[in-house]
Amino acid sequence: MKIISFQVIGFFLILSFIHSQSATLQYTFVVEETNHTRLCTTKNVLTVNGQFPGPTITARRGDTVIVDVINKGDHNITIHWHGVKQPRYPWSDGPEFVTQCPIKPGGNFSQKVFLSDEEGTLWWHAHSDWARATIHGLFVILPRLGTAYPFRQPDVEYPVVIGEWWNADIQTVYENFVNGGGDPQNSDALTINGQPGDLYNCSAPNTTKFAVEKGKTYLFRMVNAAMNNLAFFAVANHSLTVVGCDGAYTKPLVSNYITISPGQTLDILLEANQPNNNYYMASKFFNGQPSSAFENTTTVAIVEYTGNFTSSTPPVFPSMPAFNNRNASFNFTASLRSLASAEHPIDVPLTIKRTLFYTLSINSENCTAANPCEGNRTARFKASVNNITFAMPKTSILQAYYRGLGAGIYGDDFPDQPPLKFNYTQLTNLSRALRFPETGTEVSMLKHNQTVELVFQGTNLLAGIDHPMHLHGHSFYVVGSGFGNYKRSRDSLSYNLIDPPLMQTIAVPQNGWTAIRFKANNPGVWFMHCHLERHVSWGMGMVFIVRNGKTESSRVLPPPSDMPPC
Ligand SMILES: *[C@@H]1O[C@H](CO)[C@@H](O)[C@H](O)[C@H]1NC(C)=O
Ligand SMILES: *[C@@H]1O[C@H](CO)[C@@H](O)[C@H](O)[C@H]1NC(C)=O
Ligand SMILES: *[C@@H]1O[C@H](CO)[C@@H](O)[C@H](O)[C@H]1NC(C)=O
Ligand SMILES: *[C@@H]1O[C@H](CO)[C@@H](O)[C@H](O)[C@H]1NC(C)=O
Ligand SMILES: *[C@@H]1O[C@H](CO)[C@@H](O)[C@H](O)[C@H]1NC(C)=O
Ligand SMILES: *[C@@H]1O[C@H](CO)[C@@H](O)[C@H](O)[C@H]1NC(C)=O
Ligand SMILES: *[C@@H]1O[C@H](CO)[C@@H](O)[C@H](O)[C@H]1NC(C)=O
Ligand SMILES: *[C@@H]1O[C@H](CO)[C@@H](O)[C@H](O)[C@H]1NC(C)=O
Ligand SMILES: *[C@@H]1O[C@H](CO)[C@@H](O)[C@H](O)[C@H]1NC(C)=O
Ligand SMILES: *[C@@H]1O[C@H](CO)[C@@H](O)[C@H](O)[C@H]1NC(C)=O
Ligand SMILES: *[C@@H]1O[C@H](CO)[C@@H](O)[C@H](O)[C@H]1NC(C)=O
Ligand SMILES: *[C@@H]1O[C@H](CO)[C@@H](O)[C@H](O)[C@H]1NC(C)=O
Ligand SMILES: [Cu+2]
Repeated sequence: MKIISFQVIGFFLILSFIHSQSATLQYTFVVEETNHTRLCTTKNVLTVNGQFPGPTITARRGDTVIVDVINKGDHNITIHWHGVKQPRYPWSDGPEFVTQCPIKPGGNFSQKVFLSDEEGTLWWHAHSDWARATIHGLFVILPRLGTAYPFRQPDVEYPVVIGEWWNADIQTVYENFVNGGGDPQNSDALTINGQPGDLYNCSAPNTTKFAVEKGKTYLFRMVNAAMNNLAFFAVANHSLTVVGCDGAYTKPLVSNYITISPGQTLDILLEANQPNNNYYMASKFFNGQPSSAFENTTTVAIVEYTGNFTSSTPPVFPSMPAFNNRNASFNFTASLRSLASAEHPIDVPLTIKRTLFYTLSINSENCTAANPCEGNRTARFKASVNNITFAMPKTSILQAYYRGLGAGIYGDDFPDQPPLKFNYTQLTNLSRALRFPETGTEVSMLKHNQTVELVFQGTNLLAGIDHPMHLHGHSFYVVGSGFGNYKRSRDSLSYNLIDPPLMQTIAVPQNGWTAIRFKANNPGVWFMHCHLERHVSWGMGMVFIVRNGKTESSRVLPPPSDMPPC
C-alpha cells in the first residue's frame, strides 16, 4: 500500500514538474539548392531541408528552440524568427548586417530561439537579399502543457502558407531589380503551401487539398510569406473566425474574407458546416494602386468534404473584395481586437515617455554616370523613413554596438520627427523637390523600459501604398489608424486603449496613418522595416537600440562563440 501511494504521489510530482517546466527542442536546418517543379518549370531553388515551404517548427509557450543552421548553398544566408522577441538575446534574431554577419556558404550557426509570451502562430524566414522567397516556414507555439486554447478545441490544424513562385532564379530577379532601379519582375504565381493551384497552367494535379468532415472545426495557421503584396483570402460559402494574430490571441472576429500583409500571421477557425462538396480556398493580391504592371493572379486550394457526393466542377469559388478595394483591406485590419482576458491579459502603455512620428515615403534618386542604372532609366526608386534611406552597413550593427565600436558604422541621430511638415497625403502637385531623400545608417536610442508611442504616416510622395511595418524584438499595441494626415488633437481621442491588438507587423494604410505603443523592455539592436521586400531593399527601414537596464538581468546577454564573422 505504502509503495503504491508513494508512486501515486511521485506521478503527480512528475506531472506538475512537466507543467511548470519549459522544454529545449532541437532542429537542424540544412540550407541547400534542391529541384522543384512548378508551372512546368523545374529549377533549383534554395530551400531548408529540401522543402518549399520549409519545415514547421512546433514548440510550446516558453520553450527554447535550438536550430543548427548549416549553409550548404552557394548564397550568404541568415534566418529570422519572425515575431519571437528573444529577450536580451538579439544575437539570434537574424537580419543580415543588423544583428549578425551572414552565414557564408559552407558555414553554420547554432541559433538559440527563446520563446517568452508568444502563443499562437509565428513563422521564420531568411533575412538576406531576397532568399526568403523560398526559405520560410511556420513556427507553431502551442499553449503550455496543461493549458488549453481560449477557443473551441479544433479537430484538426492545417498550415496555410501564402507564397510566391518565380520561374526565374530569385537572386537574378533581385540583382536585375537592384541594378535596373525600377520595379522588380512580377512573380509567376501566388501559392498556397507551395502550390499555385489549378487556375494556373500545368498546376492542377498538385493543387493543395484540405480534407474536412462535416461537423468538425479546423484551425488554419496562416502566414503571408509573399514578397511584395498584401493579400485577400476567402473560402467559398464558409465564414472565417479569426482567433489569433502575430502570436497573440484576439477576440473572435467573424468575416467572409480576410486581409493579410507580408509578415503577418493569423489563426483562423473554419467550421465544416456546409453541404458535402468541394470548395475553393483562394487568395489574390491587394494593391490600392491600380496599375497595369500590377500582378493580378489568384491562387487556389480545395477544401474537400469527405464522404460520397457529386462535387460541383469546378468547385464553388469564393467572392473576395476587388484587388484595389482599400476600404475592405482597412476595415478588416482595423477590426482586430486583443482577447484581453484574465488568462491572457494585456498591458497597454498609458503614460508615454517618448513620442515618435515617422513618415514612410517612396522616393527617387537620379541615375548618374557615377551611379548608373541599367537600361534607360533616368531615376531609380528609393524609399525612406523620416526622409532617410537606410543604408545597410557592411558589418553587424549589434556586434559594433556591443563592443563599443559603433562610430563610423552607424550614427545615433535618427530623428523623432520628419524634417519637413507638408500635406503628406496630398493627391496631386506634391513638390518634386521633396522626393529626394538623404541616405544614412542612423539608429534611434531608446531608454530601457521607455514607453513609446510611434505614429507612422504614409505619404503620397511618389506613390501612396500600404506599408506593412515590422518591428523586431517587441510586440506593439495598434491603438489607432485612419486615412489622411494624422492630427494628434483629433485622432488621439479615438485611440483604443482597452483591447487594441498586439502585433509585430501592421499594414499602415495607403495615404493614411497608424499609431502603435510599446514598452522598450528588451535591450538590444532591433530592425524596423517595411515587409514589402522591394521597399526594404529601397531603404524603408531603421534601427532601434534599446539600452541596457541597471540590473544584471536587464542587460544584453553575451554573444555565442559561433557568431558568423564578416
Ligand atoms: C535539377 O534540374 C536541373 C534543370 O532541369 C537539372 O539539370 C539537374 O540535373 C536537376 N538536378 C537533380 C538533382 O535532379
Ligand atoms: C560548423 O562550423 C565549424 C567551424 O567551421 C566546423 O568545425 C563544424 O564542423 C561545422 N559543423 C557542421 C555540422 O557543418
Ligand atoms: C496558359 O497557357 C496558354 C497557352 O500556352 C497561354 O495562352 C495562357 O496565357 C496561359 N495562362 C496562364 C495563366 O499562364
Ligand atoms: C507535381 O509534383 C510532382 C512532385 O513534385 C512533380 O514531379 C510533378 O511534375 C508535378 N506536376 C505538375 C503538373 O506540376
Ligand atoms: C484582374 O483579373 C480579373 C479576372 O481575370 C479581370 O476581370 C480584371 O480586369 C483584372 N484587373 C487588372 C487590373 O488587370
Ligand atoms: C468599411 O467600414 C465602413 C464603416 O463601417 C463602411 O461604411 C464601409 O462600407 C466598409 N467598407 C467595406 C468595403 O466593407
Ligand atoms: C534629379 O533630376 C531632376 C531632373 O533632371 C532635377 O530636376 C532634380 O533636381 C535632380 N535631383 C537631384 C537631387 O539631383
Ligand atoms: C533604351 O532605349 C533605346 C532607344 O529608345 C531602345 O532601343 C532600347 O531598347 C532601350 N533599352 C532598354 C533596356 O529599355
Ligand atoms: C491635403 O491633401 C488632401 C488630398 O489631396 C486634400 O483633400 C486636403 O484638403 C489637403 N489638406 C490641406 C490642409 O491642404
Ligand atoms: C529630404 O531631404 C532632402 C535633402 O535635405 C531635401 O531636399 C528634401 O526636400 C527632403 N524631403 C522631405 C520630404 O523631407
Ligand atoms: C525595467 O523593468 C523591469 C521589470 O519590471 C526591471 O527588471 C528593470 O530593472 C527595469 N529597468 C530599468 C532601467 O528600470
Ligand atoms: C557574403 O557576406 C560577406 C560578409 O560576411 C560579404 O563580404 C560577401 O560579399 C557576401 N557574399 C555575397 C555573395 O553576397
Ligand atoms: Cu512599404
